[in-house]
Amino acid sequence: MKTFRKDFLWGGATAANQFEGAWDVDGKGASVSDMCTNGSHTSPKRITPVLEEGTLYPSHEAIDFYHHYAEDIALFAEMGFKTFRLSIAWTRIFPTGLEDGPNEAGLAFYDRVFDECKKHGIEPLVTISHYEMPYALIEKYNGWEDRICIDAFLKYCEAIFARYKDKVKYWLTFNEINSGTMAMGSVLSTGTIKGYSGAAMGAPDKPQERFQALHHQFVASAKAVKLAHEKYPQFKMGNMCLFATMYPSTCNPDDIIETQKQMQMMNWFCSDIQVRGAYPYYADRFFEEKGISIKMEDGDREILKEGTVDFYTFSYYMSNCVTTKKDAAETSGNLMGGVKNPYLKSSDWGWQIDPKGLRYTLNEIYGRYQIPLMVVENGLGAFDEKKEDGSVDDDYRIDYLRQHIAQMKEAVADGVDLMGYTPWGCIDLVSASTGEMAKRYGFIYVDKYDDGTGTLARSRKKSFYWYQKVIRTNGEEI
Ligand code: BGP
Repeated sequence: MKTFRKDFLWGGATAANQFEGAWDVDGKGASVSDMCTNGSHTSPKRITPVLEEGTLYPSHEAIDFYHHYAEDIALFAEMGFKTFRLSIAWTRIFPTGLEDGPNEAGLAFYDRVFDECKKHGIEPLVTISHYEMPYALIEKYNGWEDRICIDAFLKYCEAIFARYKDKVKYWLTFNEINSGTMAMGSVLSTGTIKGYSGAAMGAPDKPQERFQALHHQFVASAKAVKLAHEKYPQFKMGNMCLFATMYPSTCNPDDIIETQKQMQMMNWFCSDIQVRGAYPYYADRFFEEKGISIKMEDGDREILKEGTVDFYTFSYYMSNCVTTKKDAAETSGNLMGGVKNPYLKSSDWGWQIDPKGLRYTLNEIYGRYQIPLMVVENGLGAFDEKKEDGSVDDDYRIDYLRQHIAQMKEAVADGVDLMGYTPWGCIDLVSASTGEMAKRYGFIYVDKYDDGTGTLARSRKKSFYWYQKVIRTNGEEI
């Protein structure tokens, strides 16, 4: 029976806006996430077009990886990381997205980070855009709705590809690109929120703008992949999809059809384009029914064909159910919820825990595309209690991860080609959906709290030592 590859990429995942801090240091500009206040599971974080005096913006300091990167990467190395997923903050390189040339101080920071990784034998896995669009592009152009963003993005890609060509091999174009298919994706993902102020996950739904914006992201992603393939053949280029696995609530054919429809537009639509290189057949009817018409330019369809990705990556936290019944009990999730599954338990934030769903999902994706896969986010956001000596007994986290790794093993035995696994928030960081610090994912505890206080001291949780063993035994001992 097949087991994890010898060169399996064990590691952890982060995003610049959620952990770097130093939001305006060394010439960095404001990204969309820098304009988001903190919130909680019950009170939503807000986006404010102008920074408010006396309001806390959690990305501004976050956990200050900017000044702690050497210490943090050493801790990752101590766990045995083979890879480290991080994003480059676009606004460190092009503060407004519109400058002619890159900001040298921003480029120099990631040189330091990648050199530190290399020192420890850790391969960086870089997300080019992880909910970090320059806010100036939103103010001026309504984000990705304007085609100008394609050029701005390409200029950014050219700069980072040229600079890091000998330091980075694995790249992902857009984090959770399919979040743009959901209304909640407009703030962080498509940026189609010009002038909007209010609950970050509650921006008005403008599907025409969102899907036009998505089209521009597809073209930008394909152009970046093509550029890499032509100029930097050593690069491996991936997509990144928020995989929200859905099951029909019942065997009522109405539920089955509804599930299939939602799976198509939420989970498959973007990756069908990024992996297969063309808009899928089922999109036409969806667009017609929603009154969406995508404006394309000559050459767009060709570029989508020419810029398909080498490997498929996704985040997986939970599964949801789908029904056509009106009064079904609801559940939460990252950017989207669904209907409760009576067979599953939920996290403190209401995300349904479904390890077997990961095996199912890996098989579904691999069956559709047959290219190497990587799980680049997975994990349990939980309240942790730190003891005097800095340690945390996070058996619940170990339990969650253990069960998911066991199911990845099953999928590999099923024949799925799995390249690696980077659990989310390998070090505690700011939550994307709520802006909280209290929702912790890490193997490493960071002394930082929701009111902005904390010493930023790092300490090892119980899961740190557990994950170290998992990596040392290449997943044999979980
Ligand atoms: C994904 C995002 C991440 C991350 C994760 C956990 O959707 O790509 O940025 O934050 O979800 O979500 P949260 O931080 O809201 O718990």
